[in-house]
Amino acid sequence: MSRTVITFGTFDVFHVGHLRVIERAAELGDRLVVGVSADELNLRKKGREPVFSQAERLAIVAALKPVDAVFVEESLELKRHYITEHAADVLVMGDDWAGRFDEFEDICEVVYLPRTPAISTTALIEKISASA
Ligand code: C2G
Repeated sequence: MSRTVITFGTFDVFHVGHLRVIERAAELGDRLVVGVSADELNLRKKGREPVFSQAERLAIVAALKPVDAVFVEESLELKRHYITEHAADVLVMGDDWAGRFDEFEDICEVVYLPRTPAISTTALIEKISASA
């Protein structure tokens, strides 16, 4: 039986922390599906648009070797629907989300992976702005 893993993220200003979580997620199964958050969702959630557009972020994530399929995550409230729709056996998130998705343990395994230390999109934007 093939095992499908699903993960979600914005993946804005794509960096090695994003790559590592995707690589480790892929190792937990045979097929990796990634939900990339919509621009509109980011605007609602973080109060700003991502640096890279939804189409650009989707294209970057879709091109990664460990990724088998991508889709747009339109709402945080649709997780159960996305897990079912993609027949995911495992939901993987970084541990900044630890405990937040335990409610889905009735339909799949839920795994939180340690974040890669010392790198974030916010820190990168600040670093780039400071050196401009
Ligand atoms: N990540 C990581 N190490 C970092 C930075 C990020 O492991 N140094 C992981 C996060 O834990 C997450 C993934 O990379 O699992 C994507 O991170 P973000 O783009 O910040 O995603 P976020 O905005 O938290 O969106 O439905 C959930 C949301 O779509 C998640």
